Amino acid sequence: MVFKAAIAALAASAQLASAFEKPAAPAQGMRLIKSSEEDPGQWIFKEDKYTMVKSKRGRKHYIDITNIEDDFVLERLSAKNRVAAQKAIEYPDTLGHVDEAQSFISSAGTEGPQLGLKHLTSGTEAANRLFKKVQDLASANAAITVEQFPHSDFDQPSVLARIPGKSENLVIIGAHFDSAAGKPSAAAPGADDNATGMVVVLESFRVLAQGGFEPENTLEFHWYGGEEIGLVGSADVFAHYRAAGKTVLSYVNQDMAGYSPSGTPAIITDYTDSDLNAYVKLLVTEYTGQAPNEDACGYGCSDHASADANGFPAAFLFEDFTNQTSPYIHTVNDTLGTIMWDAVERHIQFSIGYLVEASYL
Ligand SMILES: *[C@@H]1O[C@H](CO)[C@@H](O)[C@H](O)[C@H]1NC(C)=O
Ligand SMILES: *[C@@H]1O[C@H](CO)[C@@H](O)[C@H](O)[C@H]1NC(C)=O
Ligand SMILES: CC(=O)N[C@H]1CO[C@H](CO)[C@@H](O)[C@@H]1O
Ligand SMILES: [Zn+2]
Repeated sequence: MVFKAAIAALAASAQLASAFEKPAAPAQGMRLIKSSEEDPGQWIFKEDKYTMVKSKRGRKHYIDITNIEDDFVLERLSAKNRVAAQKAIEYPDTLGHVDEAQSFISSAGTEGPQLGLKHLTSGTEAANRLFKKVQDLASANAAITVEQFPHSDFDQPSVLARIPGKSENLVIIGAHFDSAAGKPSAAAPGADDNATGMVVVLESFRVLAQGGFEPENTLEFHWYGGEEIGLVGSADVFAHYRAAGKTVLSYVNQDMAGYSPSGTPAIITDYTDSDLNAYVKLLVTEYTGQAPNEDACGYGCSDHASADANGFPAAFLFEDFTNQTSPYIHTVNDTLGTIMWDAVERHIQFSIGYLVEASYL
């Protein structure tokens, strides 16, 4: 383990020269969104956030910065080529816990996830059901804690589960559990976006909780509300982690894991950490049996961007090249029947491999 946080922090602050000033709000109750480094921010009505979630591939993403007050984060959101400010470790270039990880992977499957996807609900009810489900799984081990993390202007609290290790340093996996189809009231079955990511994290948690895994580093499993309306759930959580001075060794995002015509997932290379990406590539190759492709997904495309904005090393394993992803997302047709379960299985294998291996970092 090499501590080089101070050097990385210096390098990062050197890149961040200019302060970001938020424009004044034209009216009360509006939201400030930002869709690129150059974008000075645009105030919109809350309702319009939903119509901005385009129904097809190649949609424009944005980050809701209304509640972000931390200058460090606002400046990073306007800086090109930023690097993770907090780099507590160097990632290894070999894997040392394959047998142990494989024994957990052998007790994972897609039966639970398939059942889970049949019973999707929405809104606050979905958040409460997920919370209860995670609590049920956690009862296997009294050391595990599960909490709901409320958001001031979104009615789905995020759910955070933790398997404490000998060290408080955090190894995190996360997915969002909200869905969108153009209006707050629109039916959005959201099977691929995002229920698949949600069940990948849930199945990884089930296997490690029930299998009595005792990590060295602390493992956390996050399910965020509010991703589709500007990453508000993950922004709150990582702002809190930064303010609390937590050490995050790695964050890996799972958003859309069940539609992969090419049969090969892709590592997202933008707004992620290149050292962590190299480690993730090693993990994907070992635990899914195939080398991942690489692709970019743009500004604010998912919750890894919140970890990155707060200076934490982040990665994102996506289901396929972004140009081959589910054509159904953000519509009523994003349903169970379109899910490719072999893709979900690959993401589960990778996720368990990642959590076991990185628990020893
Ligand atoms: C999709 O994107 C990948 C990577 O950029 C590219 O190699 C591939 O040709 C593209 N496929 C299609 C069908 O456009
Ligand atoms: C959903 O699928 C049906 C049947 O293929 C199609 O007619 C409809 O236009 C689709 N709806 C959307 C919003 O994509
Ligand atoms: C996008 C998506 O799948 N949304 C679903 C995510 O999971 C929650 C919890 O089951 C559902 O309520 C959402 O519809
Ligand atoms: Zn999504």
